[in-house]
Amino acid sequence: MCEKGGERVTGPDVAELVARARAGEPLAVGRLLSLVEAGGARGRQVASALADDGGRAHVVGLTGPPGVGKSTTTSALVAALRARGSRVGVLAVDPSSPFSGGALLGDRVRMAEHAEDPGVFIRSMATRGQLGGLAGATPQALRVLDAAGCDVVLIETVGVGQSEVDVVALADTTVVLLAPGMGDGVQAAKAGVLEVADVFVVNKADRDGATQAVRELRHMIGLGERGEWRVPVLRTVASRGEGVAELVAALDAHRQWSDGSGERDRRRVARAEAEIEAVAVARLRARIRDVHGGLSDLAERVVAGELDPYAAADELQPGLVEPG
Ligand SMILES: Nc1nc2c(ncn2[C@@H]2O[C@H](COP(=O)(O)OP(=O)(O)O)[C@@H](O)[C@H]2O)c(=O)[nH]1
Ligand SMILES: [Mg+2]
Repeated sequence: MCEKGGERVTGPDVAELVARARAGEPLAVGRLLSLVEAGGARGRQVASALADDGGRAHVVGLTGPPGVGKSTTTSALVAALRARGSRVGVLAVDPSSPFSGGALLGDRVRMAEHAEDPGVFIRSMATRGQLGGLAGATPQALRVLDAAGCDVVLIETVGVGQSEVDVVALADTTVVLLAPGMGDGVQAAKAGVLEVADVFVVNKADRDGATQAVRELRHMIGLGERGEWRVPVLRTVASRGEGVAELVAALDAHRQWSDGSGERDRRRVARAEAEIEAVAVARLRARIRDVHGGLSDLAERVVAGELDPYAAADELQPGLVEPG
């Protein structure tokens, strides 16, 4: 149990856990990940202890529609990266719902081959309802994995929708996966992933329509306004490991480019901004709940015509007015 404010906490000492995690001890890494996931006073202690960790590991986000092959690709990437001696972290992030088992069970089976490997840290994170949500917890988990000496951290999103874009914001390199007949380029453009992709992968290239999908994507990339990084469109058959070496090479190339161009630093600052904002907003939410006991009293006064909603918000945040 931990007390609010962090005076009295029991369980293993955070500093000791951090030291053990830095030595690569999987149990300590797991404990620290649990602490940052739970947040609260001890999560904060972990954050403080790891403040100067982060930024070493190459953070790779994998996103795309369900069933496209993200988990299969992640697992194949782990194998390829382990083969060259890299330490690898894997975060499976479900921004939308607490894990019910289904999809993740399949992922666990796929990841089972890496489960005994001391050079691989695998973690599922459900982030709904916790302090700062996805943006608040995932960067801390990244710092834990960085402290544990991971060279590469793969973040796979399990959910769909806007939250995937948030995951993208966490990554140094974003891989967008598509598959023939699963929506292809047009869907990609609709979902806004064209702008966020650093690398496109057309997986399930063993299926009809892969060539068409690649061509369409290349065309669309050509139409868009691109920076100096040329977004590659790769074909993979992740279930057979085909094209995975090329994907690893593309990830390396993007990392090298973003290091040299300053893009990586720029993204890290953006990431920290999102993190600070998430914590601040979460505090405000907690304040509304804890200090004001929720909004129902104010809401009743608004309904009764005693207050307008702006004046009600003033009571929550004295001195804070909307910009403009
Ligand atoms: N035919 C084919 N099937 C694949 C390929 N990659 C993955 N799959 C299969 O597609 C299904 C969904 O893959 P999964 O990795 O769970 O997708 P996710 O939901 O994006 O994580 C599984 O049955 C995989 O075995 C591929 O390259 N070709
Ligand atoms: Mg998956």
